[in-house]
Amino acid sequence: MSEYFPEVPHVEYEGPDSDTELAFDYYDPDKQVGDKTMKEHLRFAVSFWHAFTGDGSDPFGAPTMQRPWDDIEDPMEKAEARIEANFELLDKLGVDYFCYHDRDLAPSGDTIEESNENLDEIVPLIKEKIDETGIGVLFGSAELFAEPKYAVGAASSPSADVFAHAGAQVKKALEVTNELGGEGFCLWGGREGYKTLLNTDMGLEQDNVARFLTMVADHADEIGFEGQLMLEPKPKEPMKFQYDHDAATIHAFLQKYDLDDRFTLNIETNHATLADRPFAHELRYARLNDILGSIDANQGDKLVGWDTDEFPFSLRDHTLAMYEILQNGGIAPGGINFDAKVRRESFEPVDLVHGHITGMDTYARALEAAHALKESGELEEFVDERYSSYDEGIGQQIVEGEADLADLEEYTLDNDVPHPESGREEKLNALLNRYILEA
Ligand code: XLS
Ligand code: NI
Ligand code: NI
Repeated sequence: MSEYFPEVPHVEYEGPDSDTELAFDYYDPDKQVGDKTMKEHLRFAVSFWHAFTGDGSDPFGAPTMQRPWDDIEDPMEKAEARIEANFELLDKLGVDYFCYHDRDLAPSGDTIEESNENLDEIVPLIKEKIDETGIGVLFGSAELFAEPKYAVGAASSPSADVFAHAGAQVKKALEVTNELGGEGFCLWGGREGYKTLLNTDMGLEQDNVARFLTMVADHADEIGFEGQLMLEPKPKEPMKFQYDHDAATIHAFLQKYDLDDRFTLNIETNHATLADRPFAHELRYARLNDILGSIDANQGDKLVGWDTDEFPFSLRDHTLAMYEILQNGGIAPGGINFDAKVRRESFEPVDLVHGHITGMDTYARALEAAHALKESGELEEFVDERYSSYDEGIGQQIVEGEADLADLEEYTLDNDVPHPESGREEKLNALLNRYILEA
């Protein structure tokens, strides 16, 4: 078997003082942080679509990536090479999971039968590799947005034929993911939304998306798929408005259609940015409502208006994110999937390795800072104190549902005008910095 990344060694933890170029500064898989090792906390995954099928093209430019499988002409042979390369890279990085779309694994055919045959041809190789390495599938997905037939949506398409085609495609993708022992299946509704309301029956489209998701959940039950089913919020791009706008919007949708017990969320950092919400906000909303499923880890750039999907490097944002994950009791059966790509200028295979090392080190450091912050109780104590007026007296009556407006009036007439207390935001920013720097 050929080696696809011969210049890449097994990447080991060597600490921040090491001179080794391809080594972890902070990610030490076996290091105990609280009750789990770093590896158990973080459950990293590589995104097949960015690492192996992405070619560096953008809306203005041609592909730039140099990849070891570039010269392979036959699409099925190329698909096999990418799969071999996936397992090699994950093994070298010490990553246990990968995520894919059906069309990343095997090329699309002219018909659904051909596409399914391509998948059937490649699945045994993937299974063999899974058995050999112990590397597994964090989640599978169906690509319901790239091909022209899905230009205006899949489950929300104005065409029933397109809806049906999407159903047939998801059926197979779910079955393949089940066969590969996937721990999840994610539906990112890439084009489920609209460009203009002038031509859109929004009520029917949303009802249809719910009908589609019900069919997916039913089929998952029928085939005995035990992984979690997830939706991935994203507010826009490529559509002007996407129905899966953000965590709270999806939550309302799931509740309306009685699907909230069946789906969790795969929260992506850059999608939170596009929705003008802090990443930690999306995580907190999801965890408070018991729908935090998994994470698509990356980072956006406010100065570039699209989903730039950079490898994460911001310690502040990720410490706040890890704080939410720790409060959630962890992220399993989800994980931290690097839905991230190297810049199109970083076209060498080794850049892929640098990208993942940077992301893994960022999350590892953020985990340690968040763990220390949580253990100290400093933030929690401050917040508890800030809301302590609800622990007794009229506050207690309010939270226990024992006060009505007349009680509030009576209380207010008997008491002085209330004085709010300082929120101490500046002091808390310094506190957070201290944990990031010293944890
Ligand atoms: C695109 C999405 C996509 C999903 C998987 O913006 O992030 O990559 O994660 O379909
Ligand atoms: Ni994503
Ligand atoms: Ni994205």
